[in-house]
Amino acid sequence: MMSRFRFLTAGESHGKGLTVIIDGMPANVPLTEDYIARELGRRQCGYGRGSRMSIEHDRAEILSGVRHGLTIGSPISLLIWNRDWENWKEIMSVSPTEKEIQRVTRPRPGHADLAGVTKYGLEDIRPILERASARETAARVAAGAVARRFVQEFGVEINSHTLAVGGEWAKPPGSIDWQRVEKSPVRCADAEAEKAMMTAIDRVISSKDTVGGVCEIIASGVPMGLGSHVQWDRRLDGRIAQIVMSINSVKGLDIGDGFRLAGLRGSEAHDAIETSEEPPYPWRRTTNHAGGIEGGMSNGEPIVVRVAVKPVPTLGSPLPSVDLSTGEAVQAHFERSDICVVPAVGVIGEAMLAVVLADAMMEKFGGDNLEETRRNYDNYLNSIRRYG
Ligand code: EPS
Repeated sequence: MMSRFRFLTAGESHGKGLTVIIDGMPANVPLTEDYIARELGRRQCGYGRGSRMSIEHDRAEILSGVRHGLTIGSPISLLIWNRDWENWKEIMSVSPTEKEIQRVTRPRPGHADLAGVTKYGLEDIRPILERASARETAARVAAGAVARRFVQEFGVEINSHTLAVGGEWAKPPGSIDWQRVEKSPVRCADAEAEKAMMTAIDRVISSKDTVGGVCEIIASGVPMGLGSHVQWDRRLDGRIAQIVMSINSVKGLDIGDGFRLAGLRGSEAHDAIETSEEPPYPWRRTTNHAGGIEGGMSNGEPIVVRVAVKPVPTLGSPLPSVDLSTGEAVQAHFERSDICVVPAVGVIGEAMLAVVLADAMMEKFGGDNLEETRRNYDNYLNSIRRYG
């Protein structure tokens, strides 16, 4: 399926910087560097990030596609400089270098190292770990900020919160205080669980280990009818799963009640329909087990995506590995890394969900400028009133 809104990233973790090209934004959408910077800042927060985060203060320069604070319909290109480049100029030099550069030859279990170095036929793992690094997610969040700015024009709001870190679970929240989540060092709505999560992180810091967890991403205000049941690659849940599963360290995903639905009866698992006086639809659901998607289409309820994040694979006390240059049994490579990235994955997940929703909205409503998209959107919502 040809995407209506798409992006590509480039850049290595310790290279000069990251770049993004974003294609498919209609003209006249308000967009500023400050707006993107806010999202980049949210990604960098979180208890358990490594010391790299005190070096980087990410900001994306807009190089094209925006004029006088409005998109102009052409591809938007962004550049995020890596401040840490100063310390890696020799190791990551673009030009050939005379200096002897130490190779990385001890693959880390859980990382891209072994399959990557073999597949690309290299003698040094460095090029693999540089691109596999979650540093790339800064570029994704910048792309997601552009998508978010667009869907926001249609009342779509996207948030995330942490449900678990290192086996410590938050109480299932009734309604979520998003301001509290934004202030929480682990992006958790439950104050008691927040403490337990931070203690879990402290514990693994002292044992030179890492932790994973679970976060939840929620998009509200999504219009009914995005995606389609008619073809596999147009199904919205499939599209969300692909992009969210592509986030570094993500190993599992639920939409709505996901795996828990498997153990329920049909009468318990589905969301009854009742009439409603509240706009924009003449119906509403009594529950949201489906997580806002039925038949591969949004159903007007909040879209709920839950994500399992594995523990960071770079360990202070490394697992057994094999040195690729000697064949000897060794400990895996270690270099500076994070202890816990669960809160950051929530923010990255929001960005990726924004991209899917922007794409699906452009697919459904089209338009070369925001006004045209809005006309089509308004006409569609008006057309639904005939059912009420
Ligand atoms: C990462 C290792 C760390 C993280 C990095 C992801 O970087 P460094 O190797 O420079 O210490 O901080 O994440 C970022 C730089 C970022 O901006 O998120 C890894 O190996 O995946």
